[in-house]
Amino acid sequence: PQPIYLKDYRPPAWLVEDVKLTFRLDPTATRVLSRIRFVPNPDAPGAFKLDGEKLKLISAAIDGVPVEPEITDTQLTCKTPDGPFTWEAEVEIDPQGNTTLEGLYMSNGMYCTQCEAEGFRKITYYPDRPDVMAPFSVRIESDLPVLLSNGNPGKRGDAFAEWIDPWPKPAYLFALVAGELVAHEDSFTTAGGKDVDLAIWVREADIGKCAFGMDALKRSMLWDEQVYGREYDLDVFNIVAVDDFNMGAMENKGLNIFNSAAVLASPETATDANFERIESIIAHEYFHNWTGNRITCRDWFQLCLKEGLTVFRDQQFSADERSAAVRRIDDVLALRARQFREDNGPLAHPVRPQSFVEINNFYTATVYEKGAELIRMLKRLVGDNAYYEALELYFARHDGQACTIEDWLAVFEDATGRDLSQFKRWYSQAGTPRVYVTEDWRDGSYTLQFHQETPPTPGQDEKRSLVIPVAVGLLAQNGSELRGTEVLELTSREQSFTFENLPERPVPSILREFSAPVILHRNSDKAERLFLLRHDTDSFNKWEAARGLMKDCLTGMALGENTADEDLLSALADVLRDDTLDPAFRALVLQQPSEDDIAQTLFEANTTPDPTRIHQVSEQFANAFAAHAEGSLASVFTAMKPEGVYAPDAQGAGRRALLNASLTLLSRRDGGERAAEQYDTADNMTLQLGSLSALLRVGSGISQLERFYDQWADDRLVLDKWFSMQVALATPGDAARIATDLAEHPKFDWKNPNRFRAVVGGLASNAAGFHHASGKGYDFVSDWLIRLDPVNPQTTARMSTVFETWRRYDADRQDLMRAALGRIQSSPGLSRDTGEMVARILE
Ligand code: HT7
Ligand code: ZN
Repeated sequence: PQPIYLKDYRPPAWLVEDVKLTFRLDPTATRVLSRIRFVPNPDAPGAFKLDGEKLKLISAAIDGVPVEPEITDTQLTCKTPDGPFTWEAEVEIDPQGNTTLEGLYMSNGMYCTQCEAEGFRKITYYPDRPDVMAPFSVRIESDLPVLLSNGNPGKRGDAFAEWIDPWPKPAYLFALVAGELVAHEDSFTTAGGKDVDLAIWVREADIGKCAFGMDALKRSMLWDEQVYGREYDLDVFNIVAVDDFNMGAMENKGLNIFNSAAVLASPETATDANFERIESIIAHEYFHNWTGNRITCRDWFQLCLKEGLTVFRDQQFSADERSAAVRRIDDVLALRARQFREDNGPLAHPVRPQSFVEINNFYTATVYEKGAELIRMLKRLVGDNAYYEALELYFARHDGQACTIEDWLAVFEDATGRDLSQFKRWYSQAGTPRVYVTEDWRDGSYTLQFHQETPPTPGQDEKRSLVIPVAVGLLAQNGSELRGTEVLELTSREQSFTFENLPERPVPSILREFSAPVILHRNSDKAERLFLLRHDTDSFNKWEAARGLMKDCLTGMALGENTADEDLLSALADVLRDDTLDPAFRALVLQQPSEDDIAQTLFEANTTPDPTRIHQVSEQFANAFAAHAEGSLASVFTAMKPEGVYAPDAQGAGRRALLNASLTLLSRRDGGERAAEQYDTADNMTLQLGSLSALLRVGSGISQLERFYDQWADDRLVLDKWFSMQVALATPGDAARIATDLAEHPKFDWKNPNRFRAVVGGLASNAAGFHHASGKGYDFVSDWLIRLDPVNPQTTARMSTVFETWRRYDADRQDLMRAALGRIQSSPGLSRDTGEMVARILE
């Protein structure tokens, strides 16, 4: 398949004024009738072409006169009048046979749709591109009790329902749901006085799991009014939970569709982490109503325009609703684990890619998370007031339009007078910049010298300098602040900044709040890091100091150069005991760097990482800390015991995070005695899962695992946890075998993406198990990817990224991974999605 290039963008030749759709639902032979008013685009005259895939054309007519269009696998062409006309077509589709979960498909007897990015073309013939926006009216004919689509409800009768969406939208935001569903209902009155009916639609068994999602929705609606001045614009807002879904959720206008794992939660079945994720996804999809729906993307290369901005907005929301410091650390952990990993390997691409074969492969950490970091930097560079002024201008200027990154940056230039041409490079240049810092101290002047460099990435050998905001504070030797946080703007390869008139040599705290998505290199010694861990007033850098110390220690241990450092263990124990600190923050400080992180760090230092050795030293370090801090761990464990009724708020969640972290370490000392006790008394999933995983980590928990299964065999979402934790926490030698056994389990419904990810993704997340020298981990994953690809190419392609780091490893492992990728590549009929990914990984 040929790549599509950004430079080849052409405006649509035909625009759509109005769309009317009728669906006669049937599991294997749904009829879709369309009536579409087309007008020629005076700015871009051209031939009439519609996208369409897997459609059976029954009839077509132009202005009421039957026509016989030419049809290929992907397109329809037809002779048309020169001026406006009405297109009518009837097509037949097979929702039940559609296992790709894209277009109209069935999940547990329920009809649902997923149209982003290019799924609408599997529903009817249409110009399926985001710059064609139109109002839609929909009529659904079916005996099913609940019939939903976008917009406001219209007529409802015996076996039919009509929906009218007045807001022009691209086809990717179309949605339809039909099924036996019940609603958790509520309402919201906007600042402007509009009453909005809210509903979360679920299967009857799940009705008790909607309250938290509804509350998160109402808080999101209020937050967007208060912070961005954005009000909701329809009479209803519906959310539907679907079991079979490729991603987290979808922001269809007025009818968000959610993976049930991203919306359903009760204290008994969901962990604190689940609650937090649900809150942020609900907010994210809701915020898309303005950043994505009212203002959409001109073409799919501009995906970061809506995704980067909406991720940034959901991060702001969570920071406001919970602890900003903790949320920032969590976001950076995720950025480094996913986006830095992507940027450092064969799949590196710019936040705005220049070309793609399959757009579904570009819903990446780079577009989303790095895209959000660019907005965060922009806000820091222009300042908060200017940022919100620019956003006001963006909404005023571009409401109802399909826009580009150029439009976005022009708004900032116009609002602030600032030239953003250099900043724009962040959108086109792939790779994580490295920033090297050295310093000089002379007669009261302290100078920081910076050098920036971005390594080559596929197709981009030469890199240019970027604008990098580096937030810096200076501390005195006694720990007080000599200079509060100041933002230094790096613009050239080499740059120095001098702080004058200082009474003493300062200790610098650089890249506070992680002010730019870069890798900072500074030859700081252990003493300086211990000092920052103790004294830094910036929580992010305080945490970062501990992280740096642990990484140094663990990489040294992996290389056989040192053992677990006593000073570090003591410093960590001090944090553990420091009850002036937020328990959630303390839990984050105690969290060891992942084995994948250590492997990448070693690789960057020109050493070949040995996953088995990394696993061993990670275990050794945890054992050493558990021995060193046993008494403190026991006291903290007791102090963090739950008080009162469970609530999924930040404070309670922070206490439980520290409780579980202490328990996991203590289990290395007491053989799991406390964990077994906690398991027996747990009345919520956070404590139940925390104790079960602590037991599994010390090679115990067999009977609890059985009891867990018996208790939750009928709850899909909890059972996913049962599947994944066994594989993810298995010893390296057992992981592939356990995954293989679980894949034989009658409840391993591999066509369900959540279940597939639990087992296959669970194994890939077990670094030492996946990379076991036998190659069994690679075989297991590649066999399953080959099997899934014809059924669900999108999920297969996403999961193939588990192989993206193959070049880091030794020759034997490289051979094994190359062979596994080769087998995938040569499997007959491989999808375009997976084909593109594997080719890029191997390149
Ligand atoms: N805008 C959506 C991205 C998306 C998606 C969601 C579900 C299934 C398939 C999908 N393809 C693309 C989700 C979001 O970013 O909010
Ligand atoms: Zn999104």
